[in-house]
Amino acid sequence: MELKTALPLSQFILQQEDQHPEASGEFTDLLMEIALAAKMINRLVVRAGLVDIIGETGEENVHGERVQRLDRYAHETLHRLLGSTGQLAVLASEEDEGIVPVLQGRRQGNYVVNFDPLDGSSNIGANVNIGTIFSILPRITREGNGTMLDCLQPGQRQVAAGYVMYGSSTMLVYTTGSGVHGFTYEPSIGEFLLSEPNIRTPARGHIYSTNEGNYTFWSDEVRRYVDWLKSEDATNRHPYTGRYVGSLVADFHRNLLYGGIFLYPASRRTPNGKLRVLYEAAPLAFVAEQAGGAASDGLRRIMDIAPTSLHERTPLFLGSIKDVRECEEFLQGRHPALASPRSEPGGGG
Ligand code: AHM
Ligand code: MG
Repeated sequence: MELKTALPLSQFILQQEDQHPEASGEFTDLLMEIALAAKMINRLVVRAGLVDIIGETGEENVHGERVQRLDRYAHETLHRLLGSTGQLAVLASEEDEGIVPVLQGRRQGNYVVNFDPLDGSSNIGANVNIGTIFSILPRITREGNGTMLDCLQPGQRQVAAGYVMYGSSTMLVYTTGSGVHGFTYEPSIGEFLLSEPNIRTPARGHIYSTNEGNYTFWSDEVRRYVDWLKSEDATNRHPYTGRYVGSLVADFHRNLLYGGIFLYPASRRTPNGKLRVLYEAAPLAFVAEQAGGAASDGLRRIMDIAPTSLHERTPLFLGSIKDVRECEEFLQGRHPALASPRSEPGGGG
């Protein structure tokens, strides 16, 4: 089969810089290092059944240490590659409780990266999609080592964000605020090639993605919304289709292309939701908005949340704009359907 001739990531980034000279090209290095880290992580992910990546990989890193788990490997790879660009003041990762300083002896830069090195890692053992999520911010502090303050910024301050999805093909999707672009990894030449330029997400979808096993712990408002999606109603093309991988990146990516809503609400068990603001919700919110979608915690735009701690969690409603707005109306008790008797799933609306 003939492969499409597509632009490599490095050339695309240079073209973007020419088209948007006002945008700083400084974080180009960061994007290229993220792409390199993605290739290294991908190399192990595709061997999941052959090497013991859930425990020790049996490999040694450049310091001669035995690599432990894939998520630790992903963390260390990103830290090492990004930390050596000279563009970063500090990092924060799902894998480390505190901020992650850049490598000792390296130049301090003007940017900050918050990242989830391996999202959905409980799916590794079953050969299901997993991902890496990243968020790039300008530093706030002026000099010296970056601090917690640099990491704790609202999503609206992001200059770039995106994710890598390791799957049937591996993709890198990112935005710098001028649309969303998707690249597919071509292993034979070791390059990410532009396969989905300028992704736009449908204004409405017909997919809902959530861990419905938590139904009993949800608020009545969330239950009513999901019941409504599942009820029969030809006007709104209900019932919606349920799709849930359990890897945020995979659920988000599918809905970005096909349309729909991803929900991880607060519940009695997780009063603040499960997903983290800085390296899960905010970067995907930036991508969603740039593709014409929306992201909300039910009351506020995710991009407006100013977190006060690194691993702060948030309820998350993410996807097609009409779906997210409708969901907010349910959560805020102002959707017209709330005035009519409760519709039962499959009960004819
Ligand atoms: P992780 O960062 O520990 O992998 O947790 C985040 C993951 C997301 O990928 C996914 O959306 C969610 O947790 C799934 O949670 P659950 O198993 O409760 O449905
Ligand atoms: Mg995660």
